Amino acid sequence: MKLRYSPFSPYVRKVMAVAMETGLEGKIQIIPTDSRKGDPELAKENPLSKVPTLTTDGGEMLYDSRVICEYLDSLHDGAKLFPPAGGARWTALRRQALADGIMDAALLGVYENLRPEGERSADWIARQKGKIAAALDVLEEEADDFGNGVDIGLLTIGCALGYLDLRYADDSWRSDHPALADWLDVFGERKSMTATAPKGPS
Ligand SMILES: N[C@@H](CCC(=O)N[C@@H](CS)C(=O)NCC(=O)O)C(=O)O
Repeated sequence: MKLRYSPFSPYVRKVMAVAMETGLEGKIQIIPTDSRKGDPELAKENPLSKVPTLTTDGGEMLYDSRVICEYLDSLHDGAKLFPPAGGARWTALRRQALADGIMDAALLGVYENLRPEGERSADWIARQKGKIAAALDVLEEEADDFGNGVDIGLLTIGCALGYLDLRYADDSWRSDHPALADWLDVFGERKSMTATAPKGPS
């Protein structure tokens, strides 16, 4: 399998964390890709020109991160990260969607700040930050129920919080979300989290 990869993408991190949790990381060849530059090879694989994009061993292109993660989870016989049908599945999928939404809002804010100063919208950035804050409040209420295990929802939450630490360090989400911070202190020690943490200058 080949994975279009960017070291600071939280969605790519989620895929790599799933690959590690499922023991598949050795089967994935990493193709470093700068999706913001408009890579023509990436565009051939994914018309949306986004990372992550996975090429399976059978030559099929898969995107986005949710599809890739579920595909990887289908390839192993161990404990599943996507729970089977039932309440646990819907909770995990909803948490994945919520944490993906934090990443989406955070990324939109980052992209907005990359625009020339006169073209940036402070209202737009504030609106995205409002979504992040509301999502964090919901996660704070749920954090005591997260337990000690792992599933796709919790992995995505770990990656979303890591992205806030990377890009919004000054906003210090931890001070208002102590239960979430305590959970991440422990969850963040998983090998799939430490090994995929963004490193170096971004
Ligand atoms: N929903 C997608 C989001 C992927 C995404 O937005 N990736 C960013 C990098 S972090 C990207 O490739 N952006 C390039 C662009 O928007 O043109 C997923 O879950 O994979």
